[in-house]
Amino acid sequence: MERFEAEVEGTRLVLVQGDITRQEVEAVVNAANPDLTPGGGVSGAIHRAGGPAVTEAAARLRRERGPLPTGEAVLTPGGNLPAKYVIHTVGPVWHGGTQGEPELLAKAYRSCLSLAVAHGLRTLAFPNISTGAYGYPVDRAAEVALRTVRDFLRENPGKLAEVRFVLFSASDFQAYRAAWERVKGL
Ligand code: AR6
Repeated sequence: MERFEAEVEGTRLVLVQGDITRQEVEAVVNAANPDLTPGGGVSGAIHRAGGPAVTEAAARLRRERGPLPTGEAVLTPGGNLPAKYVIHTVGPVWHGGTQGEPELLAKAYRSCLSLAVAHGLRTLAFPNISTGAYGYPVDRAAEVALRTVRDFLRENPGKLAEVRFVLFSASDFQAYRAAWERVKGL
């Protein structure tokens, strides 16, 4: 399995090919839908592996707070996952790039990072938000994700020990690897 590591202001930035439900980090991020129901893709996998503790906590939040707006994030326990918590965020549906998709995707990453820091969590793993059912082109999503995380780490040095991107396919891993080369020096 492919792996790449860089360092940004004292935080490890890791790219790895793999399954987000297997990651031993304090929190994994879920590419959720606004109703916080299991659905398919990463979300289905996280709810399946985490079990009822995840699905019931998500359902309770939905009842109490209504649908989660695109770009926002909430936290639940991780249930049976190796991760102690799941941070659920809703990425934008791709409509061609003219409906504020890059800003909304960046906001989703920022919301997750801020929530992790607010809870004192030090290690966080992201999936490739919005690039499956929501149709966001992978190269563009990778650039937004990496730029947003790099900017957050520069603004919050030392707050996080590791931010990991878990890419399901080898081609997504390569897209992130290439995007990091474009983004890192900017
Ligand atoms: N680990 C890591 N990555 C995965 C895994 C996994 N176990 N499974 C899939 N991926 P998607 P979205 C990759 O569709 O586009 C759900 O139904 C997948 O290959 O999960 O934000 C929700 O309920 C792709 O690269 O998320 C929403 O309705 C990436 O994860 C909707 O899908 C994201 O694909 C959200 O769509």
